[in-house]
Amino acid sequence: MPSAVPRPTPVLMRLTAVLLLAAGLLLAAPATASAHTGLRSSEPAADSTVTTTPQAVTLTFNASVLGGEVSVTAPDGTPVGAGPVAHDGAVLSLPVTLTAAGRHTVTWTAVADDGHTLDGTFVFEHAPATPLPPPAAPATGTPTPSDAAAPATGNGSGAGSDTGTETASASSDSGGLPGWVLPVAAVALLAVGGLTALRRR
Ligand SMILES: [Cu+2]
Repeated sequence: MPSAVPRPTPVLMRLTAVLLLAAGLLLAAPATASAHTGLRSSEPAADSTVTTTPQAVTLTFNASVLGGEVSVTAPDGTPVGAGPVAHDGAVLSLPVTLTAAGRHTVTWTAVADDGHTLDGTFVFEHAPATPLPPPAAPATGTPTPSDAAAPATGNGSGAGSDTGTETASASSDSGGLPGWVLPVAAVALLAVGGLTALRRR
């Protein structure tokens, strides 16, 4: 009687072990979730009022990020970014040229180390102590000094890994019908026509 040993017991034990493991993972999940990367602070801070005109908007996360995008807009919606986003570890920084007082909006995305995409938006109030000079030569759109002074690879560490959020803009342009549709339709029409003609005879 080689097969007299009851089989269900090891199977049940394995099943129980798997269920216990699954339960353990479920219990561990909240702790993992709370450890996700998030925005820790910013400069200017969210909902703050700054009287000195910032030269950059800097986001600091609670863990290093793979990369990200930051955009800042003036009260009238005009983007005020003045160069590429600099990325160094847990910090993303966008140089800005503020030419207006009032509420500025910061919109950002970042890719955490675990691949999750984070995003957020906040505002800060720009209230310069001294009136801002009128924007010089707005029509020509000449690059500001910070454009030349802030190349993309300015920060030495990990400059090559800044392309974490390259947007895959591969738009599949499939406007027309597939090539086989017209011949098949023509054959079908001929067949229907032939059958109709045969029936009328
Ligand atoms: Cu995550």
